[in-house]
Amino acid sequence: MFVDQIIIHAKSGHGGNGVERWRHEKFIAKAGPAGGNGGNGGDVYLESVRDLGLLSKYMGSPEFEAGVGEDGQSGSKHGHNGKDITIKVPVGSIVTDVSRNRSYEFFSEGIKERVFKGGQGGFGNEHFKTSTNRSPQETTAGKGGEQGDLRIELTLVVDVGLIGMPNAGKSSLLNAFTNARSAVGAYPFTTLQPHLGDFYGYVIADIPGLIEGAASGKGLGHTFLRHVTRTKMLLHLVSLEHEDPIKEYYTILNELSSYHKSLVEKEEWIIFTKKDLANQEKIDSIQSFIDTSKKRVFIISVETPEGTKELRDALVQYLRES
Ligand SMILES: Nc1nc2c(ncn2[C@@H]2O[C@H](COP(=O)(O)OP(=O)(O)OP(=O)(O)O)[C@@H](O)[C@H]2O)c(=O)[nH]1
Ligand SMILES: [Mg+2]
Repeated sequence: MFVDQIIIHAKSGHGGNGVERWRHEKFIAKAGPAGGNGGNGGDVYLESVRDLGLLSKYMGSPEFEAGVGEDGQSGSKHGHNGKDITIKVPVGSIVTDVSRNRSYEFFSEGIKERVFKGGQGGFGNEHFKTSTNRSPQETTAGKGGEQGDLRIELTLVVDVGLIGMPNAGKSSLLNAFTNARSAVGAYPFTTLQPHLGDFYGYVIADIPGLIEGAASGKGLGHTFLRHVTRTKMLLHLVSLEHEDPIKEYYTILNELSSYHKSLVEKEEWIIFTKKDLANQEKIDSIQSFIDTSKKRVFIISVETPEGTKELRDALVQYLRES
């Protein structure tokens, strides 16, 4: 099950107490104060990582607790600080500290925020020694940490959108590259809603229903072009089954540009699909287009599965570098 919202409870560590201790010298029981300070309680951090399945792992045990500070010791020794904890959250999370109404955004990898500070350690009696008070008995207790509910909401940022005519092989590619199980069928409009898949921590979405006229509302039209505007890059799939694949490619490109100019300015790779169904003549017919295209072009088949490894490797590399 995909979990995109969860509340967890977290607590920073209590500070250790300061203590009253005394230096002992021959015949003098209390030669001077020697009680150390308590250690600070551990802090609670949140850190974003690329793992979309993370929240489902927190379902059973939504309690997180940092370590308590150690009490001070004799011989002027301070207690150790409590251990910090770092709770991992998926990239795309917005976390709200419910009772304090504070929010934190984690829209890229490796963002680390302290949400609860550990309690301060108390002072031992040595801390209170002054020129006029050589034998203080005073100590302070460690302070309590902070705690509260953290609501984690995952807003998906779609990294890669798969577009193309119905039947181009979008769902087949999504299923081959990710854990998604989007229905595949030998008829147009098999997919009626975008499906999302996790690709090495990046999100690939299968965007269905683009046809000639989509920008003016034909087919599933506007509904999904809206989703396209939010993707970082596009894989434009064109089936080699078509009589004239290049013409099919430009048909969709025209729809994108008439919907919104920004769509054709996005990084777009052209993926010719179903290579196993194409003869050499068909492949030759698109060669001059490939030679002159300034875009990255791949020819693949998910059946054989020729070319898919090259595409997968190039895509991971591109996403990680950009
Ligand atoms: N031979 C062959 N068939 C393929 C390949 N890729 C997809 N298909 C077939 O093409 C048909 C359409 O594939 P889908 O993945 O459903 O296409 P789609 O682009 O998602 O289609 P819609 O959801 O209708 O927009 C299915 O019958 C697939 O099995 C391929 O590389 N080789
Ligand atoms: Mg589909």
